[in-house]
Amino acid sequence: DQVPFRRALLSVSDKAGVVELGEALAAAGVELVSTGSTAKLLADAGLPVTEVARVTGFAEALDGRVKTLHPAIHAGLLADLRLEHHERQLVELGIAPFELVVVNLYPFVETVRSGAEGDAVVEQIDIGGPAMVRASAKNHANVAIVTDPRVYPLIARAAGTGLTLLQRRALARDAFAHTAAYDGAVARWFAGEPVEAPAAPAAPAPAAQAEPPALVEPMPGGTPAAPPAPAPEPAAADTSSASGLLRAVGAATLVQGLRYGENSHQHAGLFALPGGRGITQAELLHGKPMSFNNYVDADAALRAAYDFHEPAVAVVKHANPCGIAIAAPGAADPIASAHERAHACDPVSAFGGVIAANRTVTLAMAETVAGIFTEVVVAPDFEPEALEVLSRKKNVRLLRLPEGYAREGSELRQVSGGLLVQQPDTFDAFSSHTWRRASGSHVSDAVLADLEFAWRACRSVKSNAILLASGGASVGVGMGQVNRLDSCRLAVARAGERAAGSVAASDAFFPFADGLQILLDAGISAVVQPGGSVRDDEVIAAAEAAGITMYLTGERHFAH
Ligand code: 93A
Repeated sequence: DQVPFRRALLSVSDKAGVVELGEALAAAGVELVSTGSTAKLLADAGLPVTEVARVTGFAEALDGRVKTLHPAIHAGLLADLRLEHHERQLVELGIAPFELVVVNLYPFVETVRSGAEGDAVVEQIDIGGPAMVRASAKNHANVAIVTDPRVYPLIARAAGTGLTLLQRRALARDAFAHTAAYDGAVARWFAGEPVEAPAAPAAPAPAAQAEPPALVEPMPGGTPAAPPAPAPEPAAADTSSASGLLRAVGAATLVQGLRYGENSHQHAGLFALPGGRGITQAELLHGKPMSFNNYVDADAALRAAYDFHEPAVAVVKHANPCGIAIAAPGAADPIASAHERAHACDPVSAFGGVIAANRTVTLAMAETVAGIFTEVVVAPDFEPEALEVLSRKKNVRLLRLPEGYAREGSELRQVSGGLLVQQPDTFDAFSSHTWRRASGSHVSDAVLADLEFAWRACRSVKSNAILLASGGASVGVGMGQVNRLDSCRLAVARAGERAAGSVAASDAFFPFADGLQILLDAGISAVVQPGGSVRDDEVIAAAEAAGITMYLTGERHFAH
């Protein structure tokens, strides 16, 4: 069901990466058709490109408002070539079909954010772009539609072959989600609302006046400050952009002083962003106050557990997962099952760990946890019996998440002299059907499901993540190393006998075949990794020689 690319339509507002993509397509003999400034860029790069105006026989009109809105383009996007009469009509009309369409839309949201108003904003409402995107997505049986530059590498690799139906379907889904979000922003602008999509929970009433940021004062005797008097809940800050996050940081308020920071000689405090709904807002149901390190670990555990839709548990030590699992299929008590399996991954490291669950903690889970020395359990809720059992343990802290728990739309890190801000790694558009099989044969659905689990789980593992998994549970995790080889050794050592037959995920490419060889020698049955190393050939050959299946995702998941 692969449709080879013969003719591609490229019309992009954000030009990043489009020349490289054009080069890969042209090298594979794909004909390039393109709009005004995209065509110029490609032509300037020495690529053969046909202007849309030549295809339509109609010069761009009305200041570019009418460029691609023409039957000579849209019939080429919408013809369903599985139907003989569509094919015949195209021939009669003298119109050639497109198999690939690459579009990104006028930067509407960015224009509003820049402070533009009135007609300047209206002019940035893309009409022709979404029409092409929607037409191509509807016709995904024949056309691959790309709206996200992060997909370019995948397309470049597939330039000579085209994509499968499953891949085209996944792209169509993303394309419709993209145009829907785009129109949502336009509608919000007309309504006089902020253009960014609102956070999932309904925004509470705005605060009277946000307090200025408080400084952390030394806390004599290390006593935590008294919790502030209940104030009206502040409006949720829009943190989807760097400026939004920085505004929220400016309005952050001190929640409590902490006994100390990472070490006992460091003063520290916890601050809340206005309207935050994360670990900072969690309610301490039992136990001593949370420490600085508890917060860091609990947040890392939440990130891992909440990356799954299925009931999932992550056990974290020193901000790294020592076990991640989803419930066993058909488990009577899914969250208890997920915990048991996450704990079993590395019971030695789990001692004194922090546990996050993405479902209510049940009595069965509580009974198991009560037998393990644990610093913190954080979850959306606890069954009353579970709370009773765990509250008998003096040293465990039990935290209930706020309703509508959500992470910020941007992430911040301090560096000397400034701040680093980035979008979180929530890239989630692709499951195994968009991966490329680089070696071996098709694997069973169960193995594929394990690979998907491992690939997802490894993104909350820090620094050279190698995660071995079996049956929806990690069985060996290598992390925190300055080379991938040691992470492979660590993952295999931790998995022990369980390495044989497990699947492996690597958060970034194998620079050499040596790391992979360690996994192969341990008997893994399949592996998923981004690919993209200059030595991919060697790495793939090693997998080939061992007779195992290797998938390349084209996207990495670093976390440091
Ligand atoms: O002005 S439009 O709404 N009318 C159109 O017919 C049209 N065709 C493509 N916007 C249109 N586009 C958009 O132009 C694309 O979505 C893309 O964002 C941009 C690319 O134009 P250029 O290649 O000239 O930069």
